[in-house]
Amino acid sequence: MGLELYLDLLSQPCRALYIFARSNNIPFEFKRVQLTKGQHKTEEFRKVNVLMKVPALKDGSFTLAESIAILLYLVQKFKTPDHWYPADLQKRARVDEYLSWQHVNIRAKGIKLFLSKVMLPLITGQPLPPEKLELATEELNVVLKQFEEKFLQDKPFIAGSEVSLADLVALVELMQPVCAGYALFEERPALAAWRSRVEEAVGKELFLEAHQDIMNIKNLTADQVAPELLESFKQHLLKQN
Ligand SMILES: N[C@@H](CCC(=O)N[C@@H](CS)C(=O)NCC(=O)O)C(=O)O
Repeated sequence: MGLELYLDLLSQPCRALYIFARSNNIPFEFKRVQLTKGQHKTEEFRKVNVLMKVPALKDGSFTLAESIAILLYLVQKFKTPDHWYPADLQKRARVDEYLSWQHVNIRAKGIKLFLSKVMLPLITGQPLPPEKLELATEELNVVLKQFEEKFLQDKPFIAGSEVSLADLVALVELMQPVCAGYALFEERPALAAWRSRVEEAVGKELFLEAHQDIMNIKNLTADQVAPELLESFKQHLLKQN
């Protein structure tokens, strides 16, 4: 049995994996798990990932959760070009540094703004109060500034002159609030130029293809979303606001 990736391209870590695997010609079977239909809550999927989250990998009888662990598994199994996860000690450390930092920073704040702008109005039927939206935007702005000053600086990419896993993971995360309507690249020319370089490095067409679903997210209506998923978003948002 070949490699299977369980993905929903609405999810940013899934897009990172999809783009990485496709741009490196890694052979895999795309197993679509539609979150909005609650397909991650089935017993069948539970056998692949007991955490019931996407992405997940199955390679023969071996299963793996967590996008970063899966990316690193693919890097090693398929011996992808060095620049993705450089062998050079300090360049690799730069990639690790970003991958460690991002979970509770870019990822957490980006998803908060996305849920606030897209999911909360879907649940309540009303837009989020402006002050809450402003707070979520400000929190994201703080980590964007840190990203620019600490991680990107004036380099073409996070690890230096070549694209790495860190850039791909960062960009797919930033596309989540962008697709929710926050044009964060508009007033950030350095980030916008980096975005172009990353898209170019992975292939602009592939990047666009992977983002088709999320770019249409604004058309999603509550009746298209499984009630238990709406409920889980609601709990998540209540905790955060
Ligand atoms: N830390 C995990 C996060 C996985 C995750 O939160 N996946 C979300 C989609 S982005 C999910 O499956 N959510 C469904 C749920 O929580 O019920 C990773 O990077 O893979």
